[in-house]
Amino acid sequence: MNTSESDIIDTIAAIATARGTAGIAVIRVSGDRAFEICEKVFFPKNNKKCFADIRANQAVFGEIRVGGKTIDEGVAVKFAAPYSYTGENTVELSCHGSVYIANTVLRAIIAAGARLAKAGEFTKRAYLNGKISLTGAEAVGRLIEASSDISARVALAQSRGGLSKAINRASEQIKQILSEVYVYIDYPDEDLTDMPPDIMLEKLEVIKNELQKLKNSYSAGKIITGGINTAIIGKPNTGKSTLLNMLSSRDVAIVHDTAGTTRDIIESKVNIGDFTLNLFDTAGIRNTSDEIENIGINRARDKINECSLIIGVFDIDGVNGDDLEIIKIMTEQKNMGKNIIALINKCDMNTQYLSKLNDLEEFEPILISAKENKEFKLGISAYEAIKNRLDRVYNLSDYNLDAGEILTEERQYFEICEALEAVNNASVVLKGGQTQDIAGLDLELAATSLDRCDSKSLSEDIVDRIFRNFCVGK
Ligand SMILES: Nc1nc2c(ncn2[C@@H]2O[C@H](COP(=O)(O)OP(=O)(O)OP(=O)(O)O)[C@@H](O)[C@H]2O)c(=O)[nH]1
Ligand SMILES: [Mg+2]
Repeated sequence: MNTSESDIIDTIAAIATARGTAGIAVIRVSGDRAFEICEKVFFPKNNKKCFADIRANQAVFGEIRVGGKTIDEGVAVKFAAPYSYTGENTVELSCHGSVYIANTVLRAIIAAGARLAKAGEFTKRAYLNGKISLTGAEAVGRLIEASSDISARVALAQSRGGLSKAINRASEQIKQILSEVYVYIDYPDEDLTDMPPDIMLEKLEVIKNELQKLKNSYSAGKIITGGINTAIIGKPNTGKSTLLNMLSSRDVAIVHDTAGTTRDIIESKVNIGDFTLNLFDTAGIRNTSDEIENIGINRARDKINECSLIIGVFDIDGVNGDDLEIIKIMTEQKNMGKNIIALINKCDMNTQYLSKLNDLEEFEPILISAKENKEFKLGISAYEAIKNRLDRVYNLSDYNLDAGEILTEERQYFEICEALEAVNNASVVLKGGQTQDIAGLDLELAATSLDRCDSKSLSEDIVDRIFRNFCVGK
């Protein structure tokens, strides 16, 4: 990490609440000089004489003065190092949420000796001061961005060290093996016995399983944090835009019984149960000589390639020529490993034509009316039916989400893949009859990747462990 010393020595300040008019604004000040700086701006009322008299972790009402003039009244809370979010002396100053007042208070704090904090700098300090792990710090960013129940739950669990715990568990196991391998090599005269290869292989198998589970979790992690890019496709007039509007609970797209209504891609982000879908309504795909419609159809085809979930919408009237092209696209996309959901729409009109829909059987289509938000097999809402299908397709119950044991960043995924590959290599080396110290080289690499994943130093750690676990100096 590239952090100059002055970066950490400075006392930093920023408005911690959103920009704009609100009930209150909170200005956060962190660093060695936080208290003496705030003393020049905040003057406690009641029996307190001055800012220095305020006890830590106590909210105190007072006046905020700039240049000797009272500009607002507010509340200050002092947090004394190391018992604060950043691990440093910190003050959180609440004032009325006028943009003018908050900016004036911030300017006064800067004039008193603080510097404006950079993006994410409070959390960076929390990490540098050992208050939070690296993956925990990453999760704080996710928590702030969370737009659904599940993304908030996962980020909270990670910010509390959930992912760190899983990474540490694997890392500890690897270092334990390494310490046993090294003690044998370093002290050959100590009458220590070598770990039998099959025992070591068994231990590696356990670690491999844990890492594989973490690696697999990344696909769910991406879905939870970034949502699922979803293309709604079908021939014209099947009700794609009606579906988009129903799922969005608002009139996003124009709905009309003229075939070829939608031309541009229309985007809407919706939460369906545990999932956030980035929905793209597309132009109905058909053979047409209309130049503008064809531009829309080409855009639809491009969008399909960018999406990981395809929702194909069909009319209960039955599958005809243009539908066959949609089925072909769905099959191709499925073969590329994408998820497909088929919907047979307008079932409020008729359910007699089902026999004409055999071509869709392999996609287990859901019978719905997008217009009436109904499903026609279980009698639930179409929304509920789609939610249930998403649950089945993505099966998040496979993952330990509430423990935060899930990868959400590409960086984490990369390190876990490296670690897994290295542990795999160690197994191969052992199975090939090579000695444990050779396998140990791969385990070193695995441990380094895991340490990088939660960013701690490695070698000292291993050395410490050797002497902690074995009383070789007896
Ligand atoms: N009865 C009934 N009519 C529906 C349903 N869904 C859509 N419609 C009607 O079908 C017509 C076409 O709906 P759209 O949502 O515009 O269809 P689309 O697939 O977006 O059409 P294009 O944009 O032209 O490709 C409209 O008149 C809708 O009111 C449904 O579930 N039941
Ligand atoms: Mg449309």
